[in-house]
Amino acid sequence: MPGIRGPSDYSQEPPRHPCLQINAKEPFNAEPPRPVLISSYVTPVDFFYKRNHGPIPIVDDIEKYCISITGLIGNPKKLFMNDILKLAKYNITATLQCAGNRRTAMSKIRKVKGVGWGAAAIGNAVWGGAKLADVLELVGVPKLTGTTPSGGKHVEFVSIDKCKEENGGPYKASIPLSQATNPEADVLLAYEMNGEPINRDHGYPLRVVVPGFIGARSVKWLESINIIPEECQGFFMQKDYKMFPPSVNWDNINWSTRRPQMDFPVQCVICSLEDVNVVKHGEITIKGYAVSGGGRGIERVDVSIDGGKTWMEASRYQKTGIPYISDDTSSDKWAWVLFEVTTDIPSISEIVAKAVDTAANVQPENVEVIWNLRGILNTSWHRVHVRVGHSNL
Ligand SMILES: Nc1nc2c(c(=O)[nH]1)N[C@H]1C(S)=C(S)[C@@H](COP(=O)(O)O)O[C@H]1N2
Ligand SMILES: [Mo]
Repeated sequence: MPGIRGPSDYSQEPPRHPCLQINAKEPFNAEPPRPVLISSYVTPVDFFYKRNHGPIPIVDDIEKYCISITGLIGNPKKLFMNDILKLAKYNITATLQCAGNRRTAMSKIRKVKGVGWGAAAIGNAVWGGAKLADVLELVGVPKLTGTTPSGGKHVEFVSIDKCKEENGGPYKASIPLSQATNPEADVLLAYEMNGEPINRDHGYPLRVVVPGFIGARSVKWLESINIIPEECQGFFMQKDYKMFPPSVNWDNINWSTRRPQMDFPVQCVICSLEDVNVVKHGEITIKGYAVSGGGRGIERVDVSIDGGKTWMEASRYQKTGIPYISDDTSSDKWAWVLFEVTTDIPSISEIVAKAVDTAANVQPENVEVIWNLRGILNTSWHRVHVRVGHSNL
């Protein structure tokens, strides 16, 4: 492909921060230590989780790099970086969460398939780029289009990386055309992350960012966009990232019975404490993140120090100096909130955190009821065990 290529081995991977916990080396999958996530509202790029399915693509010549837009449209086109840069630039603060976040905890109930992740396969970034709705206008698809005259209903994003799940083909995914052409859905073709050009791990030179959806739909290293009648038939849409009930196992699974997971449910994680923690004295500060999909804000975060018998409400915040009000225009609707509560704790306690979103959606109390064979969307109440004592004993 012009200007960009997907290598077939791992000899030219980019440098990465040594503090990352590596869950798989090749392809490279890593997350930061949990406490890093609450040290700032916007996650520094070095500490942002990295989720890959193949070797990281290489740009040989950015002048030659272009994306082709084809399919059921009147006016197929190739767009160069300069064409994208000429469009209005938007900075959207959005949290990206892998559907496999907290998978390791789910696998403790019963074995699941997939890379093991702790609770930090998530990050919040300021994505800079053009709106997909503006890009599609360049190929003759107007804003707020559900179906093109020739029957296009979905927008497929195709990458250039070589994934073994696709038998060496590229990663791909799609979203509905109605969302892609809705400027308020804030779907971006992003070339910046936190004010810098997106680095190789996160999709240089251009990636899709679909706010409010599981990370799997935000295709990195974009190579082409196709307007198609049905959703993308790729592995990661049809044979992965689907939510099954606990009764489905590898013997009775029928992938076609479920739709690809798109929007994600309400999630909440304590980041200031390890899963088993010894603290020095009786007062602790409990901090973490809470987020919901679909642009739903966080209405409440409840924290318990007695395993869920009694609850107190945590304070929520995004940007310093601006009080967080869910659903208010002053808040970043696609972004997480951080929460905090300071309390005295008994000598031994089980600390629990759970969030409620603006649609009053709540989290399941136990992981058992949402166990699924692919280990996706573990949004059960997050629990940590704390004992007061001396950590050096
Ligand atoms: N081309 C490509 N895009 C991709 C992936 C991939 O492997 N290849 N992984 C997806 C998944 S599952 C997630 S969670 C996010 C991770 O993005 P990040 O590595 O920038 O955090 O990218 C998505 N986009
Ligand atoms: Mo993911």
